[in-house]
This record gives sequence, C-alpha cells and structure tokens, in this order.
Amino acid sequence: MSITLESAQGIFPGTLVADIVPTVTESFAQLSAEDQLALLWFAYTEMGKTITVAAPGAANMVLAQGLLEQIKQMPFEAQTQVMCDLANRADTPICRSYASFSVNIKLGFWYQLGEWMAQGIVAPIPEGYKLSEKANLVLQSIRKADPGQQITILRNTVVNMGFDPNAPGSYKKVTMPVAPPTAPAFRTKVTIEGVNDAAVLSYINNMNAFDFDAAVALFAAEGALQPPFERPIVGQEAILAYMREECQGLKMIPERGVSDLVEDGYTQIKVTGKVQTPWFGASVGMNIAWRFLLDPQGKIFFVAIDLLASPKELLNLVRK
Ligand code: ECH
Repeated sequence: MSITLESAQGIFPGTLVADIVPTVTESFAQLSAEDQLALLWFAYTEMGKTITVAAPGAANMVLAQGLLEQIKQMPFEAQTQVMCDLANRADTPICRSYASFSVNIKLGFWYQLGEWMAQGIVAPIPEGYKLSEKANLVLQSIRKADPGQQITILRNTVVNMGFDPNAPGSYKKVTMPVAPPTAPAFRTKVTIEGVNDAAVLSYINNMNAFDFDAAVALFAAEGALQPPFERPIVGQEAILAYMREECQGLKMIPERGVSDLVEDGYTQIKVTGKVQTPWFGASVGMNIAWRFLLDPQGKIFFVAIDLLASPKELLNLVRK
C-alpha cells in the first residue's frame, strides 16, 4: 500500500481530539440570532473573569474601522439588526464586507463592538434577556469545556458569521500586513523530549520566528497542513497564504513526542505540547498534538494539528 493524503490523515489514530468543539459549534448554529448574540455575550463576559483578552493590534483594527464607524453612527435598533444579520449570515453589504475580513480582523471587529456594548455606545443585549432552553444547554456545554476549547468555539462562531459569496477557504481576503520574521539573533530553539528530527524542530523554530517562507520550504511540493477540525490545505503556496493569515504571533511550546519509521521510507512523528495565541497570551495554553508524516527525503508530506480532548492526552504517544 502506498502513502496517500488520506492514509496520512489516519496516522496515530488513538489521538483523542476535543469533539466538544464541532459538536457545540453545530448546536450553536441552530439557535436564533438573538440567542446566539446573547449567549456569546454571556460566555465572553464570564470567560473574561478568568482569562484576559489582549486588545487587538492597530493593524487588525484599521481594516475594520470603516465598518465599525458606520455601525457606531446607527441608532440602537439598526445596530441590533446588523448584529443579527451577521449571525443570520444575511446577504447584505455589511455581511459581505465582514466575510471578506481575515479571521483576526473579524475577531478585532467583535472585540471593538464588545467594548462599545459595554460602554453603551452600541446596543447592548437587552437587560434580563432569557436564553431559550436550547441556548442554555449550549452555554452549559461551553462552561464545561477547558479555556482552550472555549476560545476555539468562540473563534469558530465569529468566523462563521457574515455572508461569503465565494468558496470558503479561498484565501483572497482583506488581511493584515505580514510582520517581518524575528531577526536571527533573537530566535529561540525548542527541544522536544523523544524527537530530534531536523524538519520537525525547524518547523517549530521557524513558526515561532514567524519565518513562514522557511517553514513552508520544509514541506514537500504537494505537502499538506491540516488545522484543527478543518480539511487539509494542500501545496506550498496555499500553506504559505494560510500561515501569513493565521499564524502571526502564535507561540508553539512542544513538550514531547515519538518517532517511527513506517512503510516506503516514510517517518511518522507525533509531538504534543501547547500553543498560545496572541489574543490571550500565556493565560490560555491550548493542548495540542502535531501528527507529522515525513517523506523519505525528510520533507513534511503531512502535518495535522489537533486540539486535544484533555490534558491527559498530552501523554498519549501511543502509535496505534
Ligand atoms: C460579543 C457579543 C456579540 C457576539 C460576539 C461577541 C464578541 C466575541 C469576541 C470573541 C473573541 C474571541 C477570540 C478567540 C481567539 C481564539 C484563538 C484560537 C487560536 C488557536 C490557534 C491554534 C494554532 C494552531 C496551529 C499550529 C500549527 O503548527 C500550524 C498552524 C495552526 C461578546 C461582543 C461575537 C470578541 C479572540 C483558538 C490552535 C500549532 C493550525 C494555526
């Protein structure tokens, strides 16, 4: 049997991922727009008591500024309508602009609206708003999730809003300028207990230095990267576009791993550890696994990033 993208996706099948994320994201999508907004407000303000969200960088905001100003000028009723339209994915000009934003700009947009809601500049969630029974169940499930899972659910809901007339994942988005990579003198080098493969170490070190060109050069020409709960992104060009949009400011902290030879000279390597997003810094460490498959030339043929079901999974380095 020869190696394919499909067979690669199945390496380390014993890895337990946080199924709660797609499950809750789906139930959330079934709720009314009013319930969605109120639930997000409750979840976000509750989380804010234990974890701190960093104000987005100016670059994230500039591109959303026009839309934000437009909303700020509206009467409360119209503001509420815009927010419901976004949740309903209505086909309106505002929903189309929103959908053209990259993920971080979408998050920055809602961060600002949230601040303005708290200050009374944008229509707040009506006082005493009662969630439907279904929405209450979704909120309960979010409360049970760990912080890394909670922020992933929140992020998914924000990503899914708006009206996108194009195919999802077409990376021609309004996006922030790409910051230059860290200068060589300031780069850090990780060590991973049990793994000393050059491509894997270089991948992490280059990602931590935001040197996406160098990170992508480690992939095979038809190599693929599979983000949590998403389909693989195939080919160096697509991976580079994805990294520029989504990996700015991430901090990867791998801890341990295992490596073994599989068929036809390929090597499978599983690494577990944490990743921090610039939005929450060290206050949220997401427990993740990288499942790499390297080709006989030592190039990355495939890497999946999984959000793990629990911290216990950090120690699960079983091969089967
Ligand atoms: C309010 C009420 C009305 C409605 C809304 C509101 C505002 C909500 C706000 C939410 C903000 C949420 C945020 C979430 C941020 C989440 C970030 C995450 C990042 C995960 C990154 C990972 C990276 C993994 C990767 C690795 C690789 O090696 C390759 C690449 C990659 C309340 C107003 C909506 C403001 C800020 C979850 C896991 C390790 C795959 C990227």
